[in-house]
Amino acid sequence: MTGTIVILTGAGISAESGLGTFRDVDGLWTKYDLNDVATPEGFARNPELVMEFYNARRANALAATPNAAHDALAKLEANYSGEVFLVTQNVDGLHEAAGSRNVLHMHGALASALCGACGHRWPANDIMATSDPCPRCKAPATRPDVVWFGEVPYGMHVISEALARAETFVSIGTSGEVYPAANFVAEATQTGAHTVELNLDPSAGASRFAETRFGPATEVVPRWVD
Ligand code: BJW
Repeated sequence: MTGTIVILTGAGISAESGLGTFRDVDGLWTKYDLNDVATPEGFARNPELVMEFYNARRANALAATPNAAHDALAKLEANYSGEVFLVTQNVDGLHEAAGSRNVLHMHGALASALCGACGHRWPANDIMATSDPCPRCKAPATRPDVVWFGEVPYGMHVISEALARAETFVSIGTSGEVYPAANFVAEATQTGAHTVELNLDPSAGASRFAETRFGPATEVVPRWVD
């Protein structure tokens, strides 16, 4: 095989690295109201709460290590003779830590800060406060560089182009509840790609995949790669 493989990952791939998912039984959205911590309106209402939420998640992500599923995808990219394009909804850096290089963070990254005034981005691995001045425009308008509900995900044009040339589309550890990622399977199907879902349980869109394999990511992903 030499064609393009587009891989979409979600929180489930990092679950066995100890990072919580959003919508599972003990997921983040059972402890926090997403309207408070994952919308621009929530940030405007209570920036301290939102910063606290992301500072804690950044510390957890920095302490986490990649698991066998992240490792298998890095190995696939290193050994495959065609293109492997990894689109992740995850804001942790575990794909890069495992060695994946061709990674697009469509929902942003915990290790990056964004200036709400001028749009400048900069690496930020420490605790962040809204009052931190932007290195470029000096405005005290720092926010996490993540994509909240109502905002446009990063790299949509690049992702659509990749889906259009994909021979294989694989979705891993995502519930299929959040758009536009939930629609990638339809886009890939339309252009003739073979579509595969690897997940613990069937996602909301499981019936739209040509092939499905269910189980923990650390088992099903290495098995699919081999
Ligand atoms: C395991 C496992 C193990 C567990 N092994 N698996 C109708 C149509 C289209 C759009 C909309 C619509 N209605 C509303 C919208 C808009 C909205 C939306 O989708 N709302 C839905 C709730 C309905 N979407 C947006 O606002 C997006 N923007 C947008 O649409 O802009 C318009 C536009 C788009 C394109 C072009 C032009 C304009 C933005 C969405 C932003 C989402 N942001 C978050 C927060 C990011 C920062 C952060 O991390 O805090 O992204 S919310 C959260 O959900 C996070 C995730 O990336 C995202 C997806 O979650 P994920 O990864 O799927 O996790 P879970 O918990 O849901 O699922 C885990 C899965 O893993 C489960 O299936 C488990 O079974 C599995 N699992 N353990 C394998 N060990």
